[in-house]
Amino acid sequence: MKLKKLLKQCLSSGCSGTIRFVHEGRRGSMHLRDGQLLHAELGGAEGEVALFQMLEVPEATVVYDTVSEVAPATVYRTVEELLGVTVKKASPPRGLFVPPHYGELVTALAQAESVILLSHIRPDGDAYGSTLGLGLSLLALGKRVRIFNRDGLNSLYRFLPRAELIERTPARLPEADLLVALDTSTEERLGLGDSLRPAVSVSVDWNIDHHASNTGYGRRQFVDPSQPAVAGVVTDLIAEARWPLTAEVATALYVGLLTDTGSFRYRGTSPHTFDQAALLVAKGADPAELAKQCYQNISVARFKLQQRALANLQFEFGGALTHTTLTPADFTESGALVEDTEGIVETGLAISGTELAALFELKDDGGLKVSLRSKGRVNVSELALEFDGGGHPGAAGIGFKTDGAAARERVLARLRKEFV
Ligand SMILES: [Mn+2]
Repeated sequence: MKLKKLLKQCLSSGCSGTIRFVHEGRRGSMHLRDGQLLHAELGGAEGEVALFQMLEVPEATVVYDTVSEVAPATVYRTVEELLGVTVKKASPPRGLFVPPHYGELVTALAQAESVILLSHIRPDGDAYGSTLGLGLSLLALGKRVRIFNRDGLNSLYRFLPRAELIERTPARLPEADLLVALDTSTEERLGLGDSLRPAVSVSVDWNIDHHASNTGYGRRQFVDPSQPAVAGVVTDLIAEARWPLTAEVATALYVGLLTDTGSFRYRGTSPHTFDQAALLVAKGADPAELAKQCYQNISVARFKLQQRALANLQFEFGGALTHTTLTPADFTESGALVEDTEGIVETGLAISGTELAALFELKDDGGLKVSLRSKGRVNVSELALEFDGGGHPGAAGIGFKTDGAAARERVLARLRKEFV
């Protein structure tokens, strides 16, 4: 099929993926997302020049690998003129640089003999699953791997294969060829304090993430907001590199995919997500067992904290806005830990007609943590940014170090504005 015809079809059907080909010894590729042309390159040329040349290329094969890159506006205009189709324009995510291929990341990891993997404070299934999945695959390749998290391993995820590999981050990181951060939108969320700073030479070499709010703090970034879990990015990376995908690797990655997509329910869950899940299940991840471990495995203390959160739940605007507040007393009296709030805010969206749910956690030290969830009408990422928070359009958070009670009122007043 002529590449020109293929591209026209892809744009009009709104598909995502990469058209990759070789023509007269020159490699070329076009990256598409949701019917948008994101990037075009041919034999070193990029953008408009490459596009003109490649539209005359006779043969092409399609490879789906969900890569995102924001192209210059000229490429859109040229596609519209040449093909006579309307092209939607993607707005560039904040602070992002997305490399067009997994190639450089694969090379960097392949060349390293020792690798440190880091993820965010208050880790979730994706933080653990992505670091453990990548770590186990790299270990199987014979590399020396350390997996650190500031909060170590929390009890909920003890069932993960080789979970003992997840260590509490030491005050000073050991030497390694490569320092890689996963699932962490800002350097601060790595929770390293000053341990990145003592030696100026120590910094994050690769920042692998899927949060559109990622600040691009690594020397190199691989940030793909089209992926609903960074475990999906790692799945594609391992598949592309043909690295070991053992049952243990598949299990860890499946847990990341399962939890970050809310059991394949959240926006961002795409056909490709199910391709990834199918691959991981084929390689040995057990969906029924892992669903049980992830969702029917909580402590009495956590359940009691959930009871309190539900008892405190407030309904406003006929239930369109729900919010609940937890105080330090709720934690001490239930015996729950800070990590036990996971999943509570989503409960506030369970009601028919609810658009926006908020969880306020007042801290011992006067601080406040806010978690926001939306069913889609309200972009909570934008709301959170107004208070220097961040996240995804459907799930975002804000942190305040002081004056928690007053900050709660300010955020609440802002949330109410969405409904008046
Ligand atoms: Mn994640």
